[in-house]
Amino acid sequence: MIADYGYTGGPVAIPGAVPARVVAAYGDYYRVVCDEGECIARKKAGAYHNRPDAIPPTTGDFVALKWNPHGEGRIVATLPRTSQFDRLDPSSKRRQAQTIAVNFDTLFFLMSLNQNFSVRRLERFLAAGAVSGAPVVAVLTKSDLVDEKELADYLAQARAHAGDVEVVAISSLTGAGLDQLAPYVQPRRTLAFIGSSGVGKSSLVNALAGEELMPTLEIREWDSKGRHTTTERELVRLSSGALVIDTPGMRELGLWDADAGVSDAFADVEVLFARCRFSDCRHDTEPGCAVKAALADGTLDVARWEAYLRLKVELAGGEIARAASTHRYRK
Ligand SMILES: Nc1nc2c(ncn2[C@@H]2O[C@H](COP(=O)(O)OP(=O)(O)OP(=O)(O)O)[C@@H](O)[C@H]2O)c(=O)[nH]1
Ligand SMILES: [Mg+2]
Ligand SMILES: [Zn+2]
Repeated sequence: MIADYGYTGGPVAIPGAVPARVVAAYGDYYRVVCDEGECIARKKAGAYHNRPDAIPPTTGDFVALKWNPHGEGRIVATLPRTSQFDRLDPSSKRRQAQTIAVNFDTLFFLMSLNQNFSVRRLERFLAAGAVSGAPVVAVLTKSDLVDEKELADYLAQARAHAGDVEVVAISSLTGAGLDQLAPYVQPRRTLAFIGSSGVGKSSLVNALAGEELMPTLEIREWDSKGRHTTTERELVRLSSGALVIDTPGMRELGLWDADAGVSDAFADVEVLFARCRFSDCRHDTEPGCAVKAALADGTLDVARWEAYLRLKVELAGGEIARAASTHRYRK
């Protein structure tokens, strides 16, 4: 059964524990599945408390679970992740990264063919998705809302900004284009859906499932704004055996909807800034610069740093942008 949830490892090394997958997280409580069945579990305090290397589990995580046939299970370890998509939590002053999805085989970024369509949002997302550890597919949703000529035009625009990333157009309403997702919708493979509220993430889950697994809601058509129907991340198993992580839309949380939301898409870059010796480091000639160190040892990709700088130039034209225009970095 745990294999049906995408687990490919062997027995876990912790005595008395079995591999399990987190399908939903509600504060301190987790819904998990394992070979014994499904249960509610909590973290074993000693396994996580005061242990900075122990990463708290989130939806999609594989964990080591002490199954309790009579009640609540105990999560004793988070197993290593194969992929991860993060953003900065803009509500947090300390600019903490928030993990949106983990352990997916393919990351799908959904953008709908109404006012939600934006090549800049697409670019920012693809930049962030590029470091997730899994391939990304861009999905233009609600293709039924545009005519053939408009559709071709949107597709061309998106593809011109998507690089090597596959771009597909679909309609969950009519089923048009869904066959293009068939190669990904495979037993034991995990798909993660992300994008603004109202773009049709949950509708696509339902369309692929052939049943109403997830609630969906009308968007306000006059401004194309979603209503944040999905409020928790959830991993569901389709009857085809594919696994999908549905996530809440990110509009109010900033990210790609805010035009200044580069920080969200570049969490991995901006977390480095906190490690620079000087708090006002311009990542140029300053000693103790964490960005330059990361570029030097390859943990930060030069192309990604340059994409970040380009977006900064485009959006703000600030300090960092000037540094970029006068300085080239080498690995
Ligand atoms: N015309 C049309 N409408 C669609 C399509 N897919 C979804 N919708 C509608 O768009 C609205 C929002 O869909 P949801 O699936 O709830 O969107 P979501 O991305 O899950 O939104 P959040 O859960 O708020 O993040 C609903 O009214 C859907 O019926 C489509 O292919 N065509
Ligand atoms: Mg939803
Ligand atoms: Zn620096």
